[in-house]
Amino acid sequence: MRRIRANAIAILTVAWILGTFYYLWQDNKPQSSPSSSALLCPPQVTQPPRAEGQSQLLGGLDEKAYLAGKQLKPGDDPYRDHAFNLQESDRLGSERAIRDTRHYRCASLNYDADLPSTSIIITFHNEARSTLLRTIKSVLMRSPPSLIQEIILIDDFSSDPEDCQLLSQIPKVRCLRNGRREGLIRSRVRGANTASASILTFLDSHCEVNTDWLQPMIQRVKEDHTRVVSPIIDVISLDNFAYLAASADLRGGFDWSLHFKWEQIPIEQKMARSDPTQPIRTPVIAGGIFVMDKSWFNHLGQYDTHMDIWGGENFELSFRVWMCGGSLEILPCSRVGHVFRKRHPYDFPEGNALTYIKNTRRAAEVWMDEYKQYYYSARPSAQGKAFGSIADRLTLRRKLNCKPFRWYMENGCCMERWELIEPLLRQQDLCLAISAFTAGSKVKMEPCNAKEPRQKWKPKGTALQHMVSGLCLDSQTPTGPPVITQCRPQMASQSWEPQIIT
Ligand code: UD2
Ligand code: MN
Repeated sequence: MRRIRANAIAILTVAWILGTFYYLWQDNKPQSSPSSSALLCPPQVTQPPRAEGQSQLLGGLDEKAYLAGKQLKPGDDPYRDHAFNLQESDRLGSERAIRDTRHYRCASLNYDADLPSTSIIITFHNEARSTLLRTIKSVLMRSPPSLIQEIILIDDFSSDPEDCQLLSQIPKVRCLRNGRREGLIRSRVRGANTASASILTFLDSHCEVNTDWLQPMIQRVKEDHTRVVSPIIDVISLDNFAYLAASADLRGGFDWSLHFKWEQIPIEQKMARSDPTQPIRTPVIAGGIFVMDKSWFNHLGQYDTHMDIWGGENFELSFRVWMCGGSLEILPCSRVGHVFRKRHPYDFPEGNALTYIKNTRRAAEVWMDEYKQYYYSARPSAQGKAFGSIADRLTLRRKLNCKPFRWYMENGCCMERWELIEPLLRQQDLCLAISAFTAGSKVKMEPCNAKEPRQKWKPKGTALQHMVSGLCLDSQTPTGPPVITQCRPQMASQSWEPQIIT
């Protein structure tokens, strides 16, 4: 036992040293990227358009009047309505230069001359005029015009219909207004249904796209229409609107309560990446900014339109894409800035918590198979809450002949690793526990408690033995939930990845 641990520690130490060398090597390479050469030359900056181009860009829109039509009143809290500093956003105006945050090698990549065009879909509910206009203008400024078929705005029943209507004076911009609040999921579906291009591009209403953001994404989707691709999402500060480069070593992840988070690319994968411009496969996408082939979007069932307002649709889409034959990736050479907020600035008619539960329950019930029990363990309050009928989505899953969630877990480069910190087998705050002390009993997740006999495990070769019952963790059949059975450590179903011992 001690030997296994010592070996594991030795392996980890070697991996850590190699990782450190890799970092140093990366940093020492000659770079013209702005991040590492700021002292040597002025930072590379993405320029705003030439002055004479502006009037053409915005067509009939009187930009000054549009922005002046809604201004912060003296004494008002600049964070109140949008959960970001409106005063700073307004002060910036509708365009500005931002740093080109890509790796320097991205600039020398080539894309097909005949890339297909895309319909940009932006849904919003009471977005600030300055952020909304900056989003649209950045798209028009920093995309090859031939790639932009149209920009479809879906005004999700904002208080002032003019926020959207006036913008349709901009060439290529169309405005659709919902007759009632629908939420971002149904709004995006409405936008997708009217889109005329063969490729869909979704954006939030407070973004700024960066240099050459679109070509890498359209190229990947053109080559394989089952790919669903996202940019690296840079951070626009909600306080001062500074544009900050996000790490290029992250991918999407989640915990069992279906809470999205960014996670580091596993070290093995990171070291295998010799080319920093290559796509990063990701288990899930953040949800707001992605490019997808329109017929693939339709074939896979668009979105679950019984989800309301906000939340959960990113998991539902991500599980579905992987399990039904597609893939998800983040493209490091595409960068889009987004204002990340700490709270929702809008109301949820059914309440924030209930809406999130409804949406994530629908995702769990339709897609997670036996793994949904982990969701319920992590989010006990979800039990018994209404989530409507999922019959249509189950039919869709059957019709598309999608793989089981277990496949996704094992092949979709997925969840955080389990940690065996004896005697607990933990994943964040939840620990693996047996439900009864007899052979064949299922295991479940529950809050960790090192004194609880049902949670005590120890390694036995590559198997994991429950200390009190003496039985071993067994994955049984490929689809059934794990159970405990008589230890037979040489059996594949009882053999667990050695990394588990850390
Ligand atoms: C993230 C995603 C967001 C969505 C969400 C989960 C990014 C950058 N953002 O949250 O797109 O996937 O996770 O659901 O990945 N909106 C409406 N109607 C509503 C509510 C919101 O149109 O009832 C609009 C809103 O104006 C915005 C977009 O939907 O343009 C996303 O909302 P958010 O910015 O509040 O979500 P965010 O970025 O926290
Ligand atoms: Mn957003």
